[in-house]
Amino acid sequence: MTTTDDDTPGLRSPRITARIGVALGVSFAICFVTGLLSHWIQHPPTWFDWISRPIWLYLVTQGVHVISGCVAIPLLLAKLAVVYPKLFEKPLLGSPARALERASIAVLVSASIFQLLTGLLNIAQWYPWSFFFPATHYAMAYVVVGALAIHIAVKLPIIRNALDGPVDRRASDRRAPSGLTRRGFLNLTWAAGGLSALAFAGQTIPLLRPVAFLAPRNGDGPQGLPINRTAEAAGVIGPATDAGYRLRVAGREVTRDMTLDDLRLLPQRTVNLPIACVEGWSVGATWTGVRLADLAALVGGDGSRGVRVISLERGLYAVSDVPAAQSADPLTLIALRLNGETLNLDHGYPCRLIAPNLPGVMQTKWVSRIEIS
Ligand SMILES: Nc1nc2c(c(=O)[nH]1)N[C@H]1C(S)=C(S)[C@@H](COP(=O)(O)O)O[C@H]1N2
Ligand SMILES: [Mo]
Repeated sequence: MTTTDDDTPGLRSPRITARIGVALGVSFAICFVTGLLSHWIQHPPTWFDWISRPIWLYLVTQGVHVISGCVAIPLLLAKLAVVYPKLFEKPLLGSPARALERASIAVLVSASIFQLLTGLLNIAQWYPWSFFFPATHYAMAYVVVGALAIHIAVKLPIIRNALDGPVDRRASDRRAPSGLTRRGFLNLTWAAGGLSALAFAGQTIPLLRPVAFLAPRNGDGPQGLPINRTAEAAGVIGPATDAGYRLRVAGREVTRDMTLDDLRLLPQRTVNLPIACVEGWSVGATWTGVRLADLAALVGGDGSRGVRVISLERGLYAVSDVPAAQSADPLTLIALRLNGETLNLDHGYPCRLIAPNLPGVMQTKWVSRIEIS
């Protein structure tokens, strides 16, 4: 006998589960692909070369990553609400095949909850854990996708069958004991997903900023740009404001130590580039400073093989390896000014990297050294 939901009146029906499952699968797939891309940009495998145009590409892919993850949260809750009695069905294990299937579901459910929860806490910049978020979030993504593939393969006949007919087939389907119809429950689920998208999309889409009630970054900050890490938190106030500050530009043979005035005397360029954070927020800004390629030329290089930019700060974000496409791009600057003013100390004074189509986390602030290979 094929599985029909004639014997499952009300909401606990494969007809609902399969529909929510498809939406959840699509949002997981989008989240996985965009997340993989973001990881590769920051930790490039040897075969991977990131591009510098269009300048808004990373802004879009990372915005989509965070939004698809946020949309998945109410979808997952709705799916669990509909299927949870099944999770505890007797026998718990049964035949080897059944035991395997149930184990894969246990992994899928727990890994999915872990991914969505840690992702959400990360964009809220709350780290109530001791593991390194990017590495764990990345590894766990493969666990989710693997378990999801098994789940879909096992359930494919049921999914096909369930999607084949209308949500409400008989009059008795149309009302659960709660009074909610299947159609009503589905519409409620889609609305929750849409609301979740709206709540976070404003981080990237200025027009939606006023309704982004859950977004931790609303675009506020000195010089019109939010700050992820202040100069004080980074412990760089002293060296960044020191009159003895020099920017060291190191080529293969030549090294130059430059004062801020030296930098101001070089040709100044003004570009419009967004900061697009891995956390999904992005804000456009106008930057003025010296082309990275011009600095490379001063020491006999051209930036065509990538450049290493090092901050006054010690620690995790002290070093940024700028990909070749960005280091050779005329839009890439060592910026001295932001939105018409001298760069604020919290935005990277005396100078910071700004490059097209690069994650915010790689746009190093308080630059002290540039190494041209
Ligand atoms: N040295 C240093 N540079 C840094 C960071 C940092 O913590 N230290 N944070 C990065 C991150 S995660 C982002 S999103 C951008 C934000 O730039 P802003 O603070 O000027 O808006 O700076 C990047 N540059
Ligand atoms: Mo960031």
